[in-house]
This record gives sequence, structure tokens and C-alpha cells, in this order.
Amino acid sequence: MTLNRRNFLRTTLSGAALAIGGTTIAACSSKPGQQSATLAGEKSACDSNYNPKAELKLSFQEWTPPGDSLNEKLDYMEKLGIVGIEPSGKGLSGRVDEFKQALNGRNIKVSAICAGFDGFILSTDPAIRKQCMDTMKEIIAAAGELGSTGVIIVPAFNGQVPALPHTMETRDFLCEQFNEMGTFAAQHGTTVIFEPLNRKECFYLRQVADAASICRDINNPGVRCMGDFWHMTAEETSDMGAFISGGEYLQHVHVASRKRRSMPGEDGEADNYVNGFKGLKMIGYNKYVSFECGCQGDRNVVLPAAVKLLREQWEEA
Ligand code: LER
Ligand code: MN
Repeated sequence: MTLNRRNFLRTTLSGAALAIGGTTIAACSSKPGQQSATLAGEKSACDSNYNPKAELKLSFQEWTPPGDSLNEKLDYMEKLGIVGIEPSGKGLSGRVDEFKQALNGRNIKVSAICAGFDGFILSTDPAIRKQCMDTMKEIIAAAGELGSTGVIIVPAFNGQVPALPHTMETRDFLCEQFNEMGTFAAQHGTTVIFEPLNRKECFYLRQVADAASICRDINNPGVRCMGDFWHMTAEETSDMGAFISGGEYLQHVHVASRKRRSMPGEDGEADNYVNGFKGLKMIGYNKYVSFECGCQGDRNVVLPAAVKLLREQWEEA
């Protein structure tokens, strides 16, 4: 582009507009107490982290709440306003009616299905890969019947050997396999969800951005990804950045305390999710944030406290 007067003006004016835009965003988001033309506490388009679609929908894995039966657990969850339950995929196809009956008339839905398949998709052995594909399809069909957002899968835990090497060819192969699985999932009204883990559990896939980039390359509505705050603590440089990079592909979130993978709040000051929640708000995230954690204290005390803490931090974000 030759820099004649017209181009010069266009360039500098757009620069000024960007600068103005930048200043506006900075002014709107700098301090929580700072208000512009809106009433105190009211959210506006001026808040850079405000997206009207964003909503905190909390979910528990099935074994998280106290209770001797599924119904007792759901009763407990209802009292806390928990709106999602995350069962394991193990044996799920035999439990579809049990879940449908227990959830009937409640304000709780199946959030996601946590793994539960056999084999692994990056095995060097075609029979083990087939085991993974076949058992995943059985779980996916059950997940679809239950209206789940998806079935969580890890391509290969570190202990699952021998595995295909971490090369470009393997990535292409992974994309092919997930395209098949994703198409099957979409036909059943659900998805498969890549979960990045920390390096001690799965060196192959560690960051939300990498999982999202694989989803983008596969380009299949049945293939999505998630972030787990526990793993993100070790692998991400920014919770907010990680979730923003997940963008439209982000289908699920796991949460735990950040030092011992216990109930949020049991690790004190370390249990800060505000930056991550800001990222979720920015992308208009309205799927589930699901507890995947142990418990140090009395479950009846620390669970309600954890729920309260997360709700407060979501408000703060
Ligand atoms: C494993 O650490 C994990 O986070 C699970 O959600 C894997 O499916
Ligand atoms: Mn997880």
C-alpha cells in the first residue's frame, strides 16, 4: 500500500479508533466498583467480561453428593440448586431407564458422561483401538438417550502403552478416528469431548487450546473439548486465556481445589477460579461446571461451602 494522504489518514484514524476502543474496554473492566452510565451492580455491554448467554450451571459427579441411592443423591443436589449430574460411562447403557426415572420431574439433567470406555484410541494394537471405538459408541448412544452434552475421552493416559508415537501422522489418525466417533455422536444428538490432562497423566494432550485446535481441524459438530481446573493449574499460563481459546468448542468444565484436588475451598486461598470464570463469561459459556474432586472434611459441611464459594466467585468474575 502506498502511503498517500488518504491511506495515511485511514491508517491513523483506524489506529485511533482501536486506541479508543482499547481505552473503553480498559475503563469498563478495570475496577469492579467502577461504574459508567449503568446502575451499581447492573451488567452492561460495557463490561468486557459480560456475555448475556453466560450462566453458571453446577454439576456433581455421581459419587460426589452424600446419599445411599441415586434418588437420595439427587434430593441432596436439588436442595443445593445443583442442576447437572455426571455419571461414569461404565455400565451406562444398562442404567438409562434408572437415570430417566430418577431425573423425571426434577430440575437436574445429565451434564456429561465421564469416560468409562475400554481400550484406548492411540493404541498400536488395532484390537485395543476397536475396543475403544466400540465401547465409546455404546456409551455415546446411552448419552444421547439421556440428553447428555457429551462423553469425555482422553486419547491415551501415560500408562496406556504401547501407544502410537506423538507425531503428525498420529495427530492425523486421531482426527480421523474422532471424525468417525463425532459423526456417530452427532447422529445421537450428543458429542465426544476431548479432555486435556496434566503431564503426569497424559503427556499427549495437556492444554485446552491444543484440544480446541484438534476440534477445529476435525470440524465436526460431534467433537468438542473441555477444561479441568485441576489439570489447568499445572498446564495453563492463564485460566482465562485457556477458556477463551476453547471458545465455541468448549463443552464441559471440571472443578476441584487447586492443591489437593479436593472440594473447592478446601485449599484456602489457592482456590481462586475468578480469572477462569471471567474467561467463561467472555465466551458466553452456559454448559456445566462439574465437581470432580475428593473431600477432606465432612461432606455435609464442605460441599455446601464449595457451592457457595463458586457462586460468589462467579458473581465476582
Ligand atoms: C482424570 O484426571 C480426569 O480428569 C478425568 O476427568 C478423565 O476422564
Ligand atoms: Mn477431569
